[in-house]
Amino acid sequence: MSLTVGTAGHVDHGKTWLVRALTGKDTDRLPEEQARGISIDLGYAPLELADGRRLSLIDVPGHERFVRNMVAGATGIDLFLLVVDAAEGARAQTHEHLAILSLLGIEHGVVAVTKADAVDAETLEFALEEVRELVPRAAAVAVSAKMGTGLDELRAELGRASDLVPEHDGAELPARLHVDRVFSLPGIGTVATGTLWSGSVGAGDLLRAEPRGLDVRVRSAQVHDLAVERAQAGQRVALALPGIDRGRLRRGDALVTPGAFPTSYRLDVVLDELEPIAQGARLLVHHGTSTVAGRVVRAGERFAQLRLAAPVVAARGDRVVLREATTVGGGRILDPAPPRHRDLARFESSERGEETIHAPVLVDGEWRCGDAWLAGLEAELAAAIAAADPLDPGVTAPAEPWAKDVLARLPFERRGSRLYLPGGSATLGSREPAALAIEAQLAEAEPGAVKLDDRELARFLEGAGRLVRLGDGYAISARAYERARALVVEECTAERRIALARFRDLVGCGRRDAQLLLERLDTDGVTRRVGDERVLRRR
Ligand SMILES: Nc1nc2c(ncn2[C@@H]2O[C@H](COP(=O)(O)OP(=O)(O)OP(=O)(O)O)[C@@H](O)[C@H]2O)c(=O)[nH]1
Ligand SMILES: [Mg+2]
Repeated sequence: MSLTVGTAGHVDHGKTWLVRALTGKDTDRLPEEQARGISIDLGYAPLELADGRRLSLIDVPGHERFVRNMVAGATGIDLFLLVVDAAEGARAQTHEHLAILSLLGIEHGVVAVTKADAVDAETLEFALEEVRELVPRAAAVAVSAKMGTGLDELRAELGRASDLVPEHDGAELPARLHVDRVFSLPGIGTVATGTLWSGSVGAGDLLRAEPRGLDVRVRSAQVHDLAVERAQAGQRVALALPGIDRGRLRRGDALVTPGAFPTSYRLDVVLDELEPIAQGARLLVHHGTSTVAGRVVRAGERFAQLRLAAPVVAARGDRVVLREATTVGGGRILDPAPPRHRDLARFESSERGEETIHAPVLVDGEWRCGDAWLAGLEAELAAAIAAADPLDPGVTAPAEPWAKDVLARLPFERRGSRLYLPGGSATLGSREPAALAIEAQLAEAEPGAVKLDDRELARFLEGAGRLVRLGDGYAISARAYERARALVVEECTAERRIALARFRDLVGCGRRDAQLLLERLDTDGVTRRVGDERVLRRR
């Protein structure tokens, strides 16, 4: 198993120098980073331990303006390497980064008290004491990137901390990789990197970049710059994605097994507050490598629904970090695609795991969903059908990828793209009196036509054989239509053709109605227009 270590710590405290001392790689590659002497974006370097194990190091910026990048970097890591300047001790972003690590559930790591060369022994001891108190669960090591001292001990402690990290599970789940970097390489094309949160990925796999729904095919996968047949959950992965313009992918996207994860504008979470978070608070929601604006809709003391300005691809158990000017808290996701309400009981039951899956997930090629979710869907569809127009008592069937598998488990009848109750058919319901009124009107107007306002009802009555619709919203009684049709057939059989005026006289209606009737007879394949006259259409 290969683990990922993320640096953390206040600006200028020596993270990048330490990464370079450990790995030989300068991760400040942007011209602006070099000019300003600070890190802005994430840096990546492989780190080999004495026992041959390889770790992936992610170097993050410490400046308060780039905390967003720090969160994106920290989101997929297994271990932290907190770096504290021996002369300065813990500062604002030392504390904020530590808070973020804890909100993300990253428990294991090591603290490096660096620039040891620049302070006297007493100051160094004081700094070590401070960090031991601040992060009692982690070993603290004095180092100097400049002089190269303490590095072996630091590697040894990173090895020890690695041993504490639990095995990744989720290898059997659908694939999900939150993209942190996209670039293109000559001869290879677009490459996306990130931590594989679940599943496995290999050459030939079809993935979808969400939330934009872009299909991509994996040409090859690498872990630590080495080609692998399949990259596994927990690994830092680089995927070659030929045929996709680099500009169509970016940090924040998730590459997933198509359709296996919901994309959602809402997240139900258990809140973890560093500061009180007000009902309705607007803040930044960091999830995976994405950052989106969101609003907090609280439910009870401990829960909230996060309403997002852009969708995310999440799963139950994922962590989010909530920030205003600074980090104000975080949350553990209970439901990655909840309905839009904040019913406290629902939060409580979903915390108990009673509604573990709100949207179906693809497992081994089969769509699975929780019983509670399925019952919810059934109730929702049944309610929609009950509320549907009795003239067409159905609803449009869900079109999601899971629809076919999931709907087969529900007691609805599918006709084309619509769902009905078994044997459910159109009825007039409360509109029967209106239907009778129309029939009376049509009978009164015979042999002429009547203009009907309720087109829905007219269509229904026509389907039931109770009238015939003509153009322009007009309709005629079924009996009058049959009579007109018989007259045309009779006349044409005798005279071979019929003109509009003759037809009108025979039927005994007005010119407009005669015209509409003949057009309908044309449509029905009874007659065909030849010049100003009609002839019978041959079968
Ligand atoms: N004396 C001494 N100075 C150091 C050491 N490590 C870093 N420095 C100094 O500290 C400065 C900042 O170091 P960086 O490694 O860039 O700091 P950083 O934590 O990566 O900073 P950001 O990424 O911007 O947060 C360097 O330019 C050096 O001047 C060290 O071991 N000893
Ligand atoms: Mg740096």
